[in-house]
Amino acid sequence: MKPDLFESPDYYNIDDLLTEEQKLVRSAARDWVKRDISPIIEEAAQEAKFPKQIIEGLAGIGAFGPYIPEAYGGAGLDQISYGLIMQEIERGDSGVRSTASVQSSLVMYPIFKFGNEEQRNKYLPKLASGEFMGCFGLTEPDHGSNPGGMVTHFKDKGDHYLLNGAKMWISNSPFADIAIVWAKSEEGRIHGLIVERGMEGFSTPETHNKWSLRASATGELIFDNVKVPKENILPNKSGLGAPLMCLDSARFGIAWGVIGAAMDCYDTALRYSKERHQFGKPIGSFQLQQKKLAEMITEITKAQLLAWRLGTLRNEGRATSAQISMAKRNNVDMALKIARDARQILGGMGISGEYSIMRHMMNLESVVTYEGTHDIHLLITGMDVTGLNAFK
Ligand code: TGC
Ligand code: FAD
Repeated sequence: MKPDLFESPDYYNIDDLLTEEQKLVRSAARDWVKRDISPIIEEAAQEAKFPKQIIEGLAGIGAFGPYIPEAYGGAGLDQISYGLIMQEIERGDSGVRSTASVQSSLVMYPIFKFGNEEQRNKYLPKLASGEFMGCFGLTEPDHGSNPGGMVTHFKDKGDHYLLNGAKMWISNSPFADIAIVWAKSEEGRIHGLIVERGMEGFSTPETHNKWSLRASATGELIFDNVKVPKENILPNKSGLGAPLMCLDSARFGIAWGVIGAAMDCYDTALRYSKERHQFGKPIGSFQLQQKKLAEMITEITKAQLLAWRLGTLRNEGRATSAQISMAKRNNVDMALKIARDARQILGGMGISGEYSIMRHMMNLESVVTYEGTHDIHLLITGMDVTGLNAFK
């Protein structure tokens, strides 16, 4: 792979909107990605292997629980800092950002928010340091966009719960030490359970043959009469709203993260357009290529402003779920279109692993689907503005 020459675009001086702390956090993440991700990520993706050696570095830049209080091992940062960390990591690879999103927003967040003090103290510091890795089981083979229909369930057996069912498409499942599993009680109410690797009847087979997020491990969660200790239920919230609150946090991180992938594609295509000559001129001098580049930087700038404003609303506790849906949908779509256009600017070289663009493009095909598909987020916006529910 070519050396990492990335220069971050900032067309509207958005840096002026950031605090010194936010810029420092971003700079640490950016340096780490250049040093520890860029040199190894292409090979990891080609070999479809999650590079486990990066876990320590992710913890080091505060990517595990950026906004979880320091008392529990988190970094105690604000939401914009969290977003900037996701942006820098996804500039390297969406699969690496997935690992950080799941650990922070889908594992640490529910334990922090819905767990008791004992659960917080037992799990959060180890998750923050990367000693424990977690995964989040909501999607099932027959229930993806409609998680409320889930069939995974547990029965109260007096001194423990008996868990049965299956989850699929679960990021980090093949190596996770714990899983936050969403399952229905005998009354049909959804609860979160902490399931630990090693519990009898619990297995996590890996999903192979992915053309996307190849540097991230994806798998199933299978529960065959798993005895879950009663102290492993998250006591402070039940109902579908609980996992959806976790998704709000992760979708917010994605809205920022994909800006990084888009920036990397734009930066690569811009540099290439000035270096590559055809018909005796740099290809960047042709109007058709300039149109692509001009539209890319326009869309990146709009996405940055959307993410920054959403971050300020999150910091003030005012962001709605529908606002988060809009940003996730818009920014992922923006990044995917930029990746496709950037790939064309590189011509044949665009399909080569010498450059990051095709990897970003394939990764973004998962990002546009997970955490709520492009169409589901449109329907959430539609419901918000009309007051009419298209799902029911
Ligand atoms: P609905 O009846 O609308 O809502 C059920 C209850 O939940 C409340 N609620 C929310 N609460 C918090 N945050 C939100 N975003 C919420 N949205 C809804 C709602 O008020 C209600 O509460 P209550 O008290 O009245 O019961 O639910 P529905 O069954 O009609 O479904 C709505 C829908 C379709 C929007 C939702 O289910 C949805 O978002 N579907 C998409 C599924 C999804 O995003 N799955 C993601 C799986 S995890 C993943 O992909 C991880 S990828 C990780 C990585 O690698 O980065
Ligand atoms: P479906 O729900 O079957 O949707 C298929 C198509 O139908 C989509 O285009 C959808 O938009 C459309 N559709 C569905 N309902 C409607 C409707 N009402 N109106 C109009 N169109 C509709 N899940 C987890 O729980 N944890 C994870 O860690 C996780 N990681 C993932 C990692 C990867 C790499 C991938 C690919 C997925 C992951 N997922 C995870 C699952 C992901 O969240 C689901 O794939 C996603 O929610 C969509 O569900 P589905 O694949 O079952 O598609």
